[in-house]
Amino acid sequence: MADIQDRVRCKALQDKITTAEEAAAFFQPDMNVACSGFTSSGYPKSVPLALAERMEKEPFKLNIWTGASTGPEFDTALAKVNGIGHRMPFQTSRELRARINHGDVDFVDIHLSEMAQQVRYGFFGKADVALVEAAAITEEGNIIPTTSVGNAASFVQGADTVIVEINTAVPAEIEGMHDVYVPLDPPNRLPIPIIRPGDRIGTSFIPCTPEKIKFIVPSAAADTTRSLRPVDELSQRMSELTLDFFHREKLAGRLPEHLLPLQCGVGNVANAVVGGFVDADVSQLTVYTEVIQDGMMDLIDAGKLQMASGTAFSPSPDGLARFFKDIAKYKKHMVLRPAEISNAPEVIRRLGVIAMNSAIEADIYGNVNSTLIQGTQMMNGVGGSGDFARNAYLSIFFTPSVRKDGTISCILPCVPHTDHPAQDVDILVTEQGLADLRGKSPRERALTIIEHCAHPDYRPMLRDYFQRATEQTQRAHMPQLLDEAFAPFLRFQQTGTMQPPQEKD
Ligand code: 0RQ
Repeated sequence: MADIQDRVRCKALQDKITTAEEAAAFFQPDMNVACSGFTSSGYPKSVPLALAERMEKEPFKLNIWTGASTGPEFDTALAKVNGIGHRMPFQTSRELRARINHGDVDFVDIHLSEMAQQVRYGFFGKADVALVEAAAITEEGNIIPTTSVGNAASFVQGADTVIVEINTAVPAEIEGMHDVYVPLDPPNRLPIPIIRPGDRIGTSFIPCTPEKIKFIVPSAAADTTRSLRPVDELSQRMSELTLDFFHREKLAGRLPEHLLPLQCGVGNVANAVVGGFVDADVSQLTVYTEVIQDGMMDLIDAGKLQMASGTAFSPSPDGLARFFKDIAKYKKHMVLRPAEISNAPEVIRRLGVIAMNSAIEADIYGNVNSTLIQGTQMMNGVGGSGDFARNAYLSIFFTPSVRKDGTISCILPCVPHTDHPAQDVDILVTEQGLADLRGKSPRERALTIIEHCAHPDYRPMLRDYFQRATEQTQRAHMPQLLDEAFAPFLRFQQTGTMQPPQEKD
């Protein structure tokens, strides 16, 4: 208890310290609960676990808003007891995914840079409670975040009631790593004055008045982050292709000596690409991304990374321990901002970010599906991929050429759902090769993608499709055989009614 009292530096708030159970008892069914948390980092843990316990005895649902995904103590625990009504804007929990795809949860999948503004405008109603994890509360009642900022600043700003979890597993020295800037809404918004990835433009805390804080709850468990898989052969190959491409771009004068600020998605390929930089002939790198991971610490240790800007620090469990042990060193090279700033289109375009994201699949024209398996089943959400892909100087997407032991081609004639249209995809990389799509028409793109990215087993089928589509559409701008690709949808249109066509026997 002494530790938490040290961290609640506003003495007037000391009597708000209570148990997770008492705080959980405050929640009413269908409340809108706006929470900290971004990719298993900086999310509340004690109160969600206490809520899940309460929901088990007394079923009810809450609408949960966050910055992005959270850890198992939150999304998974609440999904298991069917305790989530609406959920936005991103998730990665297997249990929650199942609830979403069975219709138990209404999931709203939006670009992460837009969430805070949509909340401020009231698209989802008013937040009844802001529930945020903190490393400390300052003398004035301001909140020092932990391993992420996400949308917590806007949530605290908009809520009348704030519940703070003080996580004593996070070293108090994390203070100073954050840069909190909440823009005004149009028509009063000013340019976001970030010229270089490390620029600081805000406060080191989330502004809050002590009167808003209703409960302060102790929490002593570190983020449950994901372990990294060892870099596999496919990811290694995609990393090599990408590094080689950067080298050629430098020689062609299209990339500067120290490259441009990098954005790297999460996961295996991202990890391999960042890992590849450690041994590559690069220096003075900068990162303007959403999530900072283990690889960035390797680059700092190698003296190759000047500054990484993100909204969450989300390493593996080993990486988190490594960071906590040497926080003073790493903190100098990292800044955590609200997601609306880490992912701000205005800044991404100005800095000329190189965006690297993973796809579920792509089609021969370069349209990318990142969210919906078979066009209907939600995987995680679009996350920040669209914020970066649309606005980057160079937008690169990765996917293996095949999945599920080669039974599924990730290069299709036509994606069943598009998150990133071909206009937002400059480079497509599979372990088979790299397709440079810049300056190419759709028919030129198709030939490039089939020959460079598709798996050899699927190339004959894709060539055949493209040839038939080109002939049958008399060389249309983007040849597609829609009756093959979307047959059920076309039948639905032909009925001329809102009734779906009768199923044929
Ligand atoms: O499912 O685990 O049940 O086997 O999708 O696939 O290979 O682990 O790939 O972790 O790189 O995720 C697009 C989902 C790729 C991710 C996506 C199944 C596959 C597996 C995951 P299983 P992998 P990754 C961050 C930017 C959107 C958000 C984003 C994502 C599971 O990258 O969520 O980009 N992107 N944020 O089996 C059937 C297919 C499939 C398939 C994959 N074609 N058919 N199943 N799967 N493709 C911005 C930052 O700055 C951080």
